Amino acid sequence: MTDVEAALDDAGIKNQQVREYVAHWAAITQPDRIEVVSTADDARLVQESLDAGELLPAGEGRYYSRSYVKDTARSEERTIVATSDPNDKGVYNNWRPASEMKELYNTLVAGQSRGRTMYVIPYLMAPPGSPLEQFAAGVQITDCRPVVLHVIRMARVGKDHVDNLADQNSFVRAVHVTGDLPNLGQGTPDDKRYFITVADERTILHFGSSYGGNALLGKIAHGLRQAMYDGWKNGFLGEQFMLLGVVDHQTGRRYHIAGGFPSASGKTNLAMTLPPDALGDRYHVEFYGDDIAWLWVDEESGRVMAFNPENGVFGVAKDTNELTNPTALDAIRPGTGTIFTNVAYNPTTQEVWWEGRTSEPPADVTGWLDWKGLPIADRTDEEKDDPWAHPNSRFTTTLANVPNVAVDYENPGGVHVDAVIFGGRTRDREPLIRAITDLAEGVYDGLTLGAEATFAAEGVDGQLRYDPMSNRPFMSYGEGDYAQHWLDVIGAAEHQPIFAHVNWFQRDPEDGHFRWPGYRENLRALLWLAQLKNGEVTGRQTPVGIVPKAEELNLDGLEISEEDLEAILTIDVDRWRQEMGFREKHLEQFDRLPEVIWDAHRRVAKALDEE
Ligand code: OXD
Ligand code: MN
Repeated sequence: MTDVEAALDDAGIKNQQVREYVAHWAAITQPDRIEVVSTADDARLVQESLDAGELLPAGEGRYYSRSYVKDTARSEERTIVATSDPNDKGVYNNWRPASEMKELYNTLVAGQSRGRTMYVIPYLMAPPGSPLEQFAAGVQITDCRPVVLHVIRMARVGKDHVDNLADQNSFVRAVHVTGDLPNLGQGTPDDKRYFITVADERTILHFGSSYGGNALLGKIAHGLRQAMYDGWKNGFLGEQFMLLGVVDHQTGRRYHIAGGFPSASGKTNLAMTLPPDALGDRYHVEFYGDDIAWLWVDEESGRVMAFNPENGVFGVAKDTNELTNPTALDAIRPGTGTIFTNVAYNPTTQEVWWEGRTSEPPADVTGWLDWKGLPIADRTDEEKDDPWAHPNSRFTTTLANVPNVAVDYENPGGVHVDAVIFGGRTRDREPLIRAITDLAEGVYDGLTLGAEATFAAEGVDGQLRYDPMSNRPFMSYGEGDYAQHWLDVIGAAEHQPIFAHVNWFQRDPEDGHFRWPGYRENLRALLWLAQLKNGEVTGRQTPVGIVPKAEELNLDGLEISEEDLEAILTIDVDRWRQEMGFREKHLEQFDRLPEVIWDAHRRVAKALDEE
């Protein structure tokens, strides 16, 4: 057993509460060594991980890691929000009593860090000096070195974040214990993994994974689940939103747009977008964040403000290429310290590859290993079409590496939010963009956000898998209360953002082609939204919001057929009426759903009926 006090003294940790927290968990998990980490330790820890074979070199200043084969994604069914108040139970949060979960966790992790080092990582999920700083500090303890390297890229790390706290106890206790990965029964009835957020105690207890989605506690559990709960109690919002800025060089105006998209709906690509070539002289797009935004109302200006609490991007590699996301490719260039996880890897050339990186995999398969580490050259006929990379393979890089990161991305005061957008992947029904100017209808739209079910598995044609505000996996309290909280927070702003729903994925039912080219062209819809907010265009009112008139969209340099354009600016009333029935059933599940949300639902339904 290690000397906890000596390790904390060596690191100069003065915060007594932090010291007690670390000592408490060291006594339970029993690591051999304790080490307090800061960003300055990165190069040394990278070298130690390379020496230990946990990381492999992927060209100059880039690294490759593989996670255990059954540990490659977030596990929603093993994720639990625990509190002491049964009223916190919602439809999606898997609520359990805190006392029960804490006891269970203690038995799971007792002695599990024996033989390992416990790394103590003080971090901050906010730009330093922000008005939400008191909710942003945390200390993750972990017994996995590659996890430390990921946290250093994804959060601001250093002891000052906890030593200088006004209230020395206002940090999140984030405990991560890896466990014996080959013996945890992943996906079986005897699954031993637990990913628990004890939200009313600001304590995160994760066991049984070293994959980022379960092990980056600042991001997944603190930045989202905990922030959502803290925000509910303290008047702000923690959302799984991207955040981008648009600068109009001609007018000098700057817009900021925050938005939620269910997974696989292009959120990271949108966050990192560049303007279409033809509009590049006039507009500049700035990147703030691809996954999380905290929003609040600045009382002085009456505006909704937001920042990205993260310090990096944990992006899905699949389909990232020069067309879909050139910015991301630049952000993971040699020398950036990027860590790739579960992509295909060639140890001889130190190259990496994933599906969609190029249209065909490397022609010469010599030396290439798939994400499990198996040689591609040895594949049998049956295996030859298996993906080389895991579909959820990732790259991890810091915000500062993103070429168009906004100049003010670290501004502690955040940026004002002009628009909140929601967008799913819908092959019909949803137009390119529909704007919503009423707050309750905007919140209603967020609550009914979804992505198309995969038909093979989930049945009803055209039915969405609802994902309210894209927070289904992160919801930490009841959905009805959450809706009310949105109404309260945004309703208090004198200058409210405009809402909009976007869809880049409409297809022609005849031949299946995408009716809108997507990617960089998507900015055109957002520019229209800004113009609508400014009163420069009027659009056309429909039962489900305001859609652009064709002539209002700036289509310079874009080729799109009249038929496609008309289709994506038209409301399919019959399909919408069908959708309203699904929505009603979806909303009926939620306790205490505010009456104004039901009013919004009935208004939209009535307008559709009258159409
Ligand atoms: C997620 C992520 O799982 O951002 O949502 O990684
Ligand atoms: Mn996410």
